[in-house]
Amino acid sequence: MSRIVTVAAAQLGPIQKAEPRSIAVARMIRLLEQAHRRGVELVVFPELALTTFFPRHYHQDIAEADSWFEPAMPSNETAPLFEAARRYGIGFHLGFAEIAHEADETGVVRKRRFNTAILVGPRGDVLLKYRKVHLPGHAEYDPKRTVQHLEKRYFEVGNLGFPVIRAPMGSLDGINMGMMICNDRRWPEAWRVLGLQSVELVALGYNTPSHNTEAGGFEAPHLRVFHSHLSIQAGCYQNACFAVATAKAGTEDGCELAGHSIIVNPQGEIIAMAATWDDELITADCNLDLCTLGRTTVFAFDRHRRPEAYGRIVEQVGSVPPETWKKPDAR
Ligand code: ING
Repeated sequence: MSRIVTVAAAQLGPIQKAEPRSIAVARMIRLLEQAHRRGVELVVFPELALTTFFPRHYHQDIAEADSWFEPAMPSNETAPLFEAARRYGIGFHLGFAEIAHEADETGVVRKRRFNTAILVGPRGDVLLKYRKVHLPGHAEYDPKRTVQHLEKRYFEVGNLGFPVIRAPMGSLDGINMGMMICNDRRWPEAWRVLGLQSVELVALGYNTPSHNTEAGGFEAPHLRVFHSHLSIQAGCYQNACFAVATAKAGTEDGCELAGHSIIVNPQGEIIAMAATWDDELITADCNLDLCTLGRTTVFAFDRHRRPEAYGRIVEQVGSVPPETWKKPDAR
């Protein structure tokens, strides 16, 4: 009997800076209702799905940015979303800005801020939490940029690794599910850590500016969607897993985010894609048995990987200059 789960990417259009969370939650509940009508069992919402992409706004006092964060999950504003999902028996992924009061690596308990995502089961249990590891952008105001991207200012690097959990979803007793957030998808290491835990389905949300806001040089705008799809398709193929990748898209206070959310299979094929850059639900039936072929042949990690040759991947952070070739001495 094939192990099939019906999933959806619930893409969100823009959320303006002035829009309250209640509007975003109402829009997400409308997408959940659509998902219920289509027999969807797992819905993936975007990164930072409750507010505008606030890291584009500079706050000199970081505490001023706390209004963009969730001190509790669920909270009064998000409880209706949890209730609707439980009513429909639908699991969901939600990205949000998390405030936590917990010990850091020195043992000091303090207020900590993360770019976080949770996986919630069909009965409302939080099955898994992930905190974004790869934070793009910068920590201080950058006058050269056309738009700021201050994730390194507002968030700490995630401290939960890249976990995978096997949990019931839809009609299945267990699916191996993992998460990553936005920029993480560009780093093969993130995919491989999930792959080494036998992940079958990766849920990821993203907020990706539709054009390059760094003053680093020309990047053709069409490459934003191309690079997003390339990263996700490669990650799925090379780790024999499905991914549901959901954008927050459209123009927020004059700044455009790219859409084109996708669902990808373990062959790296796009099996569903959004056509708008607004609220849009795309769905697919994922036959998890399709993970087996890659995992037992081309990417049978136990047979083919050679960790003894990969030392640089964990020993180095940046790249180093190579050795320069010298003509061998004439004998
Ligand atoms: N956004 C972007 C992303 O990784 C980015 C930032 C875009 C980095 C393009 C590099 C190139 O999709 C977030 N939120 O990570």
